[in-house]
Amino acid sequence: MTEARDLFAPATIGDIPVASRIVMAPMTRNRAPGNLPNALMAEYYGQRASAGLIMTEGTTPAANGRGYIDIPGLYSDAQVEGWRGVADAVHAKGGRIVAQLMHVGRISHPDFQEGAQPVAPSAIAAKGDIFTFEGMKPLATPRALEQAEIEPLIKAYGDASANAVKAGLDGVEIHSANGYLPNQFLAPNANQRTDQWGGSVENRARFLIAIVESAVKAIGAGRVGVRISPGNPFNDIADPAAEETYEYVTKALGGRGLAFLHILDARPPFDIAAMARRNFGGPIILNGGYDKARAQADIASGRADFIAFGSKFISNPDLPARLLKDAPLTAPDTATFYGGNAKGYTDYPTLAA
Ligand code: 8OZ
Repeated sequence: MTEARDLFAPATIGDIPVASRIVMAPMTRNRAPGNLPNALMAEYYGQRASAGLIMTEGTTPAANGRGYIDIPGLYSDAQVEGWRGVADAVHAKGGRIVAQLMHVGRISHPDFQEGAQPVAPSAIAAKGDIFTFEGMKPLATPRALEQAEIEPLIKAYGDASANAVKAGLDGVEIHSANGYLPNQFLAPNANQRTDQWGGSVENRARFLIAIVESAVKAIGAGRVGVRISPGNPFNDIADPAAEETYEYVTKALGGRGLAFLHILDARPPFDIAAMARRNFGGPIILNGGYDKARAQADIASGRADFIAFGSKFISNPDLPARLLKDAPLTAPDTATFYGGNAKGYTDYPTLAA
C-alpha cells in the first residue's frame, strides 16, 4: 500500500475508496419497526457520513435471523428500498457504507419469529435473557438446523449481499463475532454437530467460509469483509482452543482478496491482530476502546490499517473532525442506545452547531 499510514489519510478498503482510515463500527440501535430501514435511519447514517466507512447495524439476511426488537433486514424488496434511502443519504455527503449481515441464530426468541423456534447449529440455549416486546425473557432453546436447511441459509447471505448492492450500499460485512450464528458454528460449546458442520475446526469453520463464498459470488471479494471477536464470551460463547480455531479461520479467510477482516479485540490470550496480519493478507480493521493516540499508533506501526470507533460515533456525528482538531467529545447517553426515536439518535450536536 502506498497510502499514508495516518488515521486521516484517504485509503482503499477492498474495492471501496474511503476518505480516511476511520470506520464507524456496527451498532444495533433497534429503530427499524417492521424490520424496515426508514427515513430516520437515513438521517442518522447521513449525519455520520464523514466516517471513512460506515458499517450498518446488524441486518438480518433471512427472516429466521431476527432477534432483538426492530432490527432491519435485507431479504425483501421493501427492505432494499429502505436501504436505498440510507445509501443515498450517506453517498450524498461523500461517505461510504456497508451492510453488516447478522443472523442471530440462537440469540433470539419465538416472539421475533411468529412463534417459531430460533435455529442454531445445535439445540443448546445460550445462557442469558433477551429484551422482547414484552420485556426481558430467557433466551429460547433453539432447534438444530436440518442439513437441508443449511444450503438455503448460505444462499440467503449471497442474496442479501446482492440486495445490499442493489440498494446502493458499498458492500457487506459478515458478522461472525459476538455469539451470533457463524460464531455459534465456530464455538464448540454451541456447535455439537456430528456432520460436516461440526467437530473439527475445519468443520466448525465450514459455515463461515461457505457464507463468505456465497457473498463473494454475489458481489465480488472486494466488497465483502468479515467481523470476528476471538475471546469474547458475549452471548455465552466458549472455545478453550480459540487460538487454534482462529489460526485456522484467519488463514482460511486469507488469499481470497476480501475487502477486510474486522476484529473486535476482546483481548484473547494470544495476539489476534498479529495473527491476522500474518495469515489474512488483506486490510485489518481493529475495534475496541480506541482513542486517537492509540489509533494513530496502531496505524503507524502497521498493527491495523483502519480503526473502528463505536459509541463515540453515536454521540459525535462529526467524530473525524473532532479527532482531527482534538476537540472535546460528547459522552453518549446509554439509556437511548437501543430503541426509541430521534432522542439520543439524530439529536447529538456537531461542533459547528
Ligand atoms: C449489544 C446489544 C444488542 C446487539 C453485537 C449486535 O454485539 C450486537 C448487539 C450488541 O454485535
